[in-house]
Amino acid sequence: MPKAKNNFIPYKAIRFPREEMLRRSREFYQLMDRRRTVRDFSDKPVPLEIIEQIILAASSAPSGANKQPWTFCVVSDPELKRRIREAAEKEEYENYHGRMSEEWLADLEPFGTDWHKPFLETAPYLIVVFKKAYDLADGVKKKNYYVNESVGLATGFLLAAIHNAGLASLTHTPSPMNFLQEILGRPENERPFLLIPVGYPAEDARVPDINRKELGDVMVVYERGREGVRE
Ligand code: IYR
Repeated sequence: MPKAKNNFIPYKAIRFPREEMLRRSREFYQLMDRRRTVRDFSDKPVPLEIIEQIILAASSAPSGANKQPWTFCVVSDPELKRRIREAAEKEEYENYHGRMSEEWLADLEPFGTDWHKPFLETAPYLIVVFKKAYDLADGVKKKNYYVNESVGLATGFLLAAIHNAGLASLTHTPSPMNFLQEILGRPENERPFLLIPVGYPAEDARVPDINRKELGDVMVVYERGREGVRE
């Protein structure tokens, strides 16, 4: 046995009968398919305990060499939220008034977005996801691997956990967003990755009438002798 495997522990697999696997897969899909990006938030408070569990779920994602190269900053301080909104709106104003191409603006039409970002103050929490370009252990740089992939995976887990808890989220990408590093006083090895307002949706929240692609548009099956054909 390779030396590194000496301290391995047994994997406790979760197993279900075939019928239950199918039922659980369907139910999980049905749950996930109800997730929508929401831009109208209620200001109703959310217990921090729930956010803690959500972040534990996010942080269970796989990562390159298990470096877990992420920090989730949970912001509820109204003054910090105000400063983040102010800085984000300043950049977004420039984006919507010249920095984004005509094609990009046209692609965003259906979503009704503009430079105003009131949700950055309304939502009870802003989760700011930082990626660690490298680790700093007592001032010594340690390498991280596949940082974007790792943090993308953790953020996917995060959005699923938020939805599973009955909360709404918005994956917001102010650009550029280095102001987050400054406002939140993050160390130099951390770079902002995504800004995610979290809370209850407003009672009258509305979302664009858009569709998800069909299975046949996103899945290609390669079985022996019948490449690309779906049952
Ligand atoms: N960052 C801008 C613009 C924007 C871009 C894409 I691509 C979106 O899917 C949504 C918005 C904003 O947050 O408004």
